[in-house]
This record gives sequence, C-alpha cells and structure tokens, in this order.
Amino acid sequence: MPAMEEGVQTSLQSLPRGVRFHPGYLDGNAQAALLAAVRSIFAAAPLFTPRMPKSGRPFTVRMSNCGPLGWVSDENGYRYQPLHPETGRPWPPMPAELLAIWRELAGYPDPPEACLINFYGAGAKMGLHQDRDEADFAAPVVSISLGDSCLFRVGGLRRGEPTRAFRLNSGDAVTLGGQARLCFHGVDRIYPGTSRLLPEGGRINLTLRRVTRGAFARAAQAPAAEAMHDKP
Ligand SMILES: O=C(O)CCC(=O)C(=O)O
Ligand SMILES: [Mn+2]
Repeated sequence: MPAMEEGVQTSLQSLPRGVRFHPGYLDGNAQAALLAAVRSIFAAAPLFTPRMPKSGRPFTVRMSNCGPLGWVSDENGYRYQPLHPETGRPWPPMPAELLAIWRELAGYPDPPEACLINFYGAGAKMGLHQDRDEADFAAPVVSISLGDSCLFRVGGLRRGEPTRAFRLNSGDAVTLGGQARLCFHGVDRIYPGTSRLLPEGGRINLTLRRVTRGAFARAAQAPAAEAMHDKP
C-alpha cells in the first residue's frame, strides 16, 4: 500500500506516462557545483519578479534565466526573449553543468535554448499550468531542484483531470516528455528548513527547455517535405 503523508501519495508507480522522476540525481558535490554556477548567473542576471498577463499581479516566485532565450511574464503576456527585462542585457550562457544534464536526461539531439531559474522563498508556490510557450514539444522539459523540498503536483493534459503530488528534494530531477510534455503541473508549497544547501533558505528550480524547432523536430515533423527533396 502506498505510504501517505498529508494526503501525499509517495508511491511513484502511478505517475503519468512520460513523467520521469530521478530522486537524488545530483549528489552533494554536484549540487554545490550547480549552485555556484547559479550564483554567478544571479550576479549577472538578477532575480526579477514576474507579473501575470493583463492583471499585472506579481508571482510569488522570483526568476532569472540563462541560455540564448529566457522566459518572462508581464502585462504583455508570457514569452521568451533574449534580454533580461530589467537590465536589458543578454542572459548569461548556459553553464557546462546544465548542458551535461540535458545530454544525459533529455534524450534529444538539439541543445536546450533556455533555462528558467525559479527562486521560491518560504511562502512561494506555483499554480497548475502547462509549459506551452515553446514551438518544439518534441523535446522534454528537464527540471532540477536545489535547496528546500517542495510538494510538486502533476495532472493530465486537461485542467480538472485528477492530479497526484510528490515531494521533490534537493538534487532530484524530473523530466516531462512524450505524452506528459504538456501535462499540468505546479508547486503547492515549500517545506522550509529541509535543506542546508542554501544558507538563506528557499528552493531553486531550474527547467531546461528547447524553445524553437531544432533540426530534429523539423525532420521528424516534415517527412513528406523531406521525401520531396529526395526526388530527382
Ligand atoms: O519549480 C518547479 O518544480 C516547477 C517549475 C515550473 O513548472 C516552471 O517554471 O514552469
Ligand atoms: Mn512549468
């Protein structure tokens, strides 16, 4: 029988197809190395507070990005852009640690173009949503957690379908790919004081994303066009 904690299903047998959970993916040293890279990113591209489209209501998480593109949100909507919304400078390059994680977990030949970095203070959360601002859904979203644990929730392809929640700890990785690429997901809450990785407390989540359709997606989705080119 699955263990239950605050109504949280901790058996992972019933995760939706396409959701891959890698508990303890990064060991302590790898977490510290990735955190050092994240600190340099924050120094060059400071955390900003995104706002909801239309209403302008602030998110409870703060964000930064690295890579050629970064995800931002404000009154004008959700989008990817090459420049930090406050400094106007390009996002810092993606560190080698993140590229290595993508190569190992994504199973996708083209490199990631954006890494959204969320910082959750003790009271922050993220409502159920889909990651659908990308033009390439053939690539998975690869997520890494650092710092305090959280309660992560995943559901189906439609809002209102049943969801299940499980705890993500520092060093855990999750990929949403295949049938789960567009599944609803969110973060219900943080468990303050559950990790000593960040002396200031809180949780950092990094999500690696392919944004534009790379060569692989184009080839996979246009077999007819490819075949036509092959004709003499
Ligand atoms: O913090 C997490 O684990 C998930 C973050 C997320 O879903 C997002 O940034 O789109
Ligand atoms: Mn998401």
